[in-house]
Amino acid sequence: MQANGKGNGLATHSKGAKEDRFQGHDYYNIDELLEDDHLLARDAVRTWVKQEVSPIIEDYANRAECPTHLFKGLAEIGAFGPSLPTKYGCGGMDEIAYGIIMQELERGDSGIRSMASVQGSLVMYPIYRFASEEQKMKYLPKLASGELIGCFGLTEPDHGSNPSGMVTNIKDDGDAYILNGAKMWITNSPVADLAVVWAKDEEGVIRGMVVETGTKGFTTPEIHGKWSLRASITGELVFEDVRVPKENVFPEIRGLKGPLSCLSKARYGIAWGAIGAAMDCYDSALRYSQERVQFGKPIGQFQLTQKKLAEMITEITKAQLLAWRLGTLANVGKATPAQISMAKRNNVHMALEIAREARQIHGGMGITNEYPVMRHMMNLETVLTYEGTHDIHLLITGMDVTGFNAFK
Ligand code: TGC
Ligand code: FAD
Repeated sequence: MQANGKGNGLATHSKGAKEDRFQGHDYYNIDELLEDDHLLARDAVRTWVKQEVSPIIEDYANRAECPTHLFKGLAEIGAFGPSLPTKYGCGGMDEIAYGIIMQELERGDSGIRSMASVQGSLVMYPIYRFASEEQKMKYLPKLASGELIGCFGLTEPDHGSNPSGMVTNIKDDGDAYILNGAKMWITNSPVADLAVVWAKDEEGVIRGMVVETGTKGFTTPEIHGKWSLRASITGELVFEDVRVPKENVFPEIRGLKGPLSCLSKARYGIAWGAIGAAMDCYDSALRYSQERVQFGKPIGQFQLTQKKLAEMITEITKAQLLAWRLGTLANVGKATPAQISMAKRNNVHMALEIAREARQIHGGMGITNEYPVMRHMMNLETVLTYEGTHDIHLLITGMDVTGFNAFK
């Protein structure tokens, strides 16, 4: 495909998939900091994304449809719970391997990374951390293999940034709890087999539980009309007198630190994932700048284009180093929630800014689905908001450095 802006690319796209010419960018030789396992995982997922995601993603995003057939492939490449133990059918790898897998998936599309983040970090991780051994053996191997799909219900219509205000609740009823309430903006809910749900008990204490979607009184209506994360399916969770067996309620964990510790795991993955989206935008813009000719020379020869590209690779390199260092801390259990917030906030914002600059470099072609940049840009608006908004993460950093809590 020529970057000539004559519109022939759009026609070609409608006839079939176009070639994915992405190549990774490693300006500071960060690969030398990685182990062989990390590089193997990175290359395997990159190849899978080129084969399975790139040829179809523009079409699915265009139609606002989730490529649910990819759940099986994601399981096969080990994207579900890569750093959870092999005993439960998971990858048994370290946190850097987990991060790099998220980077490569989000290079394809943030929605594909979301499919894996939710399953691995927000469904399997809480079951691994908080459920009984019997429940772990019941659910984790089937979630790892993609036989079961899960979702995570924390956000409510009236409680997004402030989940401690949640009103979804459980009441004791002998051998079960009766669950009532509603959750909003739940990734994967309309296609899920089970949900990890957070609700208040009769003392007002937040508890976590697994609720199977076939249960009477439990519905998962889809949310339509998203201009962002269009290849990801999002819905509600509605509970009307749903009986949840007591063995499905996590026995020990109490309070908001339960769901927030799952968010730490997922936010860490997003800090890596956003680098993938940024690299894809940079890669596309760099190539376009070398091929697109205006005023008799490639636009990459103009200083203003070089400024954009030089700043992009600088920001990507800084984000890579931040993620790598965070990964080494996470590997020894020393990554704090505030450090994770800083990396999620910085790297997602960096990716969104790069997507916007890359869109400009592509000129008019940048708004089409001939190039991935506008899709990444629209996706990143969601990534900036979910898992804690950009401003909430700033306030977490502010609280950490000043000691003053701006939320109370
Ligand atoms: P606060 O009093 O600060 O904390 C309550 C307890 O939790 C502990 N804690 C954490 N623990 C682990 N990891 C973290 N990140 C933690 N942050 C706090 C804290 O130490 C305390 O423990 P304890 O023992 O004293 O009880 O709670 P707060 O009510 O003041 O809230 C603070 C705030 C605003 C930072 C928090 O509510 C927050 O992070 N809000 C943002 C909500 C959010 O991120 N929602 C995400 C929903 S899930 C989602 O978006 C999935 S997208 C899926 C996809 O990828 O597709
Ligand atoms: P609000 O909390 O209403 O915030 C609105 C604005 O007010 C934001 O700019 C925010 O930063 C600002 N604000 C709020 N409080 C403060 C404050 N104290 N100081 C300064 N500014 C403040 N949730 C789940 O539980 N599970 C999921 O799987 C999931 N998937 C999602 C998928 C998508 C596509 C989207 C869009 C969201 C998803 N979410 C999910 C929900 C997501 O986590 C919330 O949207 C997010 O936490 C923000 O909540 P809110 O949308 O209610 O915004």
